[in-house]
Amino acid sequence: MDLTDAAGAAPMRLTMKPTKVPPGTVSLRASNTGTLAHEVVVLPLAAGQPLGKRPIVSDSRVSETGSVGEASHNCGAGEGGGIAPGSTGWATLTLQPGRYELICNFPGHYAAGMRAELDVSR
Ligand SMILES: [Cu+2]
Repeated sequence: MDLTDAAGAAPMRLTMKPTKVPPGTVSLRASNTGTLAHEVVVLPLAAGQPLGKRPIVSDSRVSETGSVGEASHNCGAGEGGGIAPGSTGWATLTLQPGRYELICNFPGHYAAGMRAELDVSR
């Protein structure tokens, strides 16, 4: 997956390939091709819950309650302080079938568009 931003007014984006994977062990690799630090947090989506509508709770971030994992370690696995520009972070997760929203939860980044849906199904 690719984490991007651009200096100026262009929106921040989180894109991934593929967007559907089978349940079980899933390895994700997040490359930051932007100019700011980013991260990827994996949050379940309830049935019918739309993408991008999580409430901003504090500090311009959304709640990470229910998170099933994250890639936020600069050039490493799992949780850390963020993935630096030009670097990569990764994580190996066990995902049950369902829909997930992968987001960057740095202040303001979710609202700026850093989210994407991952479907986990056979
Ligand atoms: Cu970000």
